[in-house]
Amino acid sequence: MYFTKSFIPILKNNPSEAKIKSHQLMLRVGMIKQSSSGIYSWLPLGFKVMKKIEQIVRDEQNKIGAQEILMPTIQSSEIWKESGRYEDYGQEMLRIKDRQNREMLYGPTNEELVTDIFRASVKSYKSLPQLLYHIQWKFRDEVRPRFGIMRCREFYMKDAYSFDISDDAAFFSYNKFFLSYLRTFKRLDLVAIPMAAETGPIGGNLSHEFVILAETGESKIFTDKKIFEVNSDDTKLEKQSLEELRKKYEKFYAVTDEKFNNEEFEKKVTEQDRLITKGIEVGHIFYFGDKYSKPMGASVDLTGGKKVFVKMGSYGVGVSRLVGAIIEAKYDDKNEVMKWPISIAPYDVSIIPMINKNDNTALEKSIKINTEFIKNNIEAIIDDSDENLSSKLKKMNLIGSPFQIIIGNQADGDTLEFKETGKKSTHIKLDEVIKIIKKEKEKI
Ligand code: 5CA
Repeated sequence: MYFTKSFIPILKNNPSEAKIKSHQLMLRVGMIKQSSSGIYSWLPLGFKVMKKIEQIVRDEQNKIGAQEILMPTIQSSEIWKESGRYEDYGQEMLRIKDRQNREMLYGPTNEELVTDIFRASVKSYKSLPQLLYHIQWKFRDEVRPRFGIMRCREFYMKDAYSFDISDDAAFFSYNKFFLSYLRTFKRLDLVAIPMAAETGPIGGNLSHEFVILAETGESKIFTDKKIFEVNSDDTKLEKQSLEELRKKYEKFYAVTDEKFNNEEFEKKVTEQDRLITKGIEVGHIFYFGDKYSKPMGASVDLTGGKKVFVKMGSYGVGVSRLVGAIIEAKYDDKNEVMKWPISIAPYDVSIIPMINKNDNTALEKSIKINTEFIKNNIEAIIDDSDENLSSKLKKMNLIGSPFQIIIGNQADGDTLEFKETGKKSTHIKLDEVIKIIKKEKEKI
C-alpha cells in the first residue's frame, strides 16, 4: 500500500476531546471517526486491526468445538418478554417500533434469541453439548459513553452460548471457554487475568471477568501477583485438565472492586504480593443454569421420556474494545510510538524512503523490496509522500507497523537500515529482513 493512496487521515496533534491514550491514538491516526455519541465508523486502519482480532477470536472458538452462526442485530421484544428481561433491562436497551407498530429492539446481547433458535431444533440429549457463537454488533444505550470505542453504545462483540444436560457437563463447557480465552488473549500478546466477578443483568452465580492491567482501566482490581505465574500451556481440552487449570487460577485472590473484601485480601495475600491497580475488562463468562431455558421452555428428552431444561452459559469478548485495550497496553504515548503485535498489525513493516525532487532511486528501491515482501506474504506500507524523513518517521511510529525500513537517497548498497519499531536500527540484507519478519509471523 502506498501511503499517498491510503485512507489514513492523520492529525498533526492529539485531539483535545480524547482523555486516554487509546482514544487519542485512534483519532490521531484515523482508525475511527465518531458519527454520533458513542457510535463510530471504522476507517481502514482501525478496521484492519479489528478484523484481525476477530479472526483470532474466531479461530480459538473453533478450536474448542464451538460453531459459528450469525444472528440479526434487530430482535423482537416477544422473546425478551418470555424470559422476563424486557422490563428489567431498562434504558440501556434501544427500543424500536416497526411500521406494524411491533415492539423491536437492537440486541444488547443474545441469550433469548439463541435459546429460541436452540429450542426450535434440538430435542434430544444426544445432541448435547451445543456450543454456538456469533460475532455481531451490539447496542447498549450507555448513560455515559466515553473513552472512544472502550465504552461506547454500538460495539462489536463475540458472544457464545453453551447448552448442556447437567451442571457438571455445563462446567466442562464453561472451562473450555475459560481456556479458549486465555489462549486468545495470549495470541494478542496481552496478559489477561481471570477474576471472579458479579453477574449483573446477565444473571447466574458463576462468572469470571478477563481483565488486562492498564492505568486507564475502568475496573479497580485487587490481586495476588503470583497469579501471573500460572501457566496454561499444557492444558488439554479434557475435563480434568481444564478443571485443574481453573483451580490453579482460583487459588489466588483476584477480584474487581464489586467483590472486594479487604479482610479477605489481607488474610489471603502476603503484603509483598498484594497488587491494587486498574484494568480493562476484555471478556466476561457466565454460568446461569436454567435461567433462560426454564421460562422459555428449552428442554431436551432424556431416555425414559423425562424432560430436562438445558443448562446454559454465555461467553463474551469485546472485539472492538480489544483494539483500544491493546493500544492501552502497547502504546508509548510519551515518545508517540505504537508497536502492534504482529498477529494483528495493520502492516507488518513500513518502508520509509527519503525522496528528493528529481530523484526516484529510493522510491524505486522501495517498490522492488515490496515485490519481494509480497512474494513472502509480508504486508508493507510504503511512505511515498514528499515529507522529510523525521515527519515520515513520526507518522509511521503512530501507524505502528512492528518493523521499519529506512531507505536513504544513496540507496545503492545491498544492506538496508532496518529496525524494530521504537528500537535502534541495524544494517542487514533484504533476505535477512525477510527471515526476521517471517519468523516473527510464524510465532502467531
Ligand atoms: N451475554 C454476555 C456474554 S456473551 C455479555 O453480554 N457479557 S458482557 O456484558 O460482559 O459483555 C461482553 C464484553 O463486551 C465485555 O467483557 C466487554 O469487553 C464488551 N463490552 C460490554 N459493554 C461494552 C461497551 N459499552 N463498549 C465496548 N465494549 C463493551
